[in-house]
Amino acid sequence: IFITRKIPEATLDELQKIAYVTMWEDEMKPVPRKRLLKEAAKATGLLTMLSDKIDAELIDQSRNLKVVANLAVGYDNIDIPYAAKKGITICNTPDVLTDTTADLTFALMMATARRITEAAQYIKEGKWTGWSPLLLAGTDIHHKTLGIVGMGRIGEAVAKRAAGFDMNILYHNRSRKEEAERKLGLSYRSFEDLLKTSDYVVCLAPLTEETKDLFDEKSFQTMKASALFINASRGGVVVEKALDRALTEGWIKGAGLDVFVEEPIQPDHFLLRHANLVALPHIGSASLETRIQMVRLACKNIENVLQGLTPPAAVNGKDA
Ligand code: 8YV
Repeated sequence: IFITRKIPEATLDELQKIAYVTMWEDEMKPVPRKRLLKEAAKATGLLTMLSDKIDAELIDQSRNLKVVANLAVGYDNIDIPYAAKKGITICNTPDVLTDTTADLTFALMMATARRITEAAQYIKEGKWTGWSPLLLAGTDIHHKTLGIVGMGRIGEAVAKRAAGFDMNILYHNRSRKEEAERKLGLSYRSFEDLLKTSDYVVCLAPLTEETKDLFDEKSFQTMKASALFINASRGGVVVEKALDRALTEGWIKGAGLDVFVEEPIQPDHFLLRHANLVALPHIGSASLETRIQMVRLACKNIENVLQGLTPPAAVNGKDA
């Protein structure tokens, strides 16, 4: 088994009982493509990160490969149809990260609305020298309209949190989620209607052919000038230059992003110059508890496939 990033040894005990495990030795930097191809060519299983491209080239060179366990709920880094054709089981880490990612999404929404990062910076820079009624005044969250694009597990968990803030909750999704509508009081809207009427537009949709570049100039122009846009799914759902224009020209009021088209971004990235943009380094599922559970689930996925058992989270043929 090859693990494509340095992760704590302690979480690998069960996997090490049944397999010879090697690991890329860097904690921060992705394994170079050449090394990944070399290791994959020898491996029965891979434990991969979003930054590893598992494509036809890699699959064709990896004759012994039976299982790829992604350390993420998303798997847009993997050519799923090709892997299925070659009999490779692809697995992800759903459920264990749902609440943690929903917490972060809500935190990002609140930080953007109430200008938390700006305010924290303000005090650290010694700018707090007095008081004015509008000093760092933000936007309310309670009783506002939230539009969630992508009503999967994390979408539902965000809706649950929003209900506690007395928000009016709209959603748009490929398919209607009637049970969630009943349980959480959600209203289904077309994408355009949702954009037109929401005070907060939160994207939690996976990156697919359909969602790529979904938030373009037209989308941002359709949103209210007072609206805030939050993205905690994948950078690729947004045309970043369009968001840049939307913030520059005041088509929307602000944005909070946990994800970017190319990660990591550099401090000179054009979006970072906007004071009304809160940027986070893709930390949606990054709590210690959840990261340990993700690694354990990824290992269990591999263990089961190697032992001829059904893995707890295979994605082949299923939605994210
Ligand atoms: C990643 C994520 O797992 O689960 C996903 O799809 O985007 C994150 O939780 C994390 O960045 C590690 O790859």
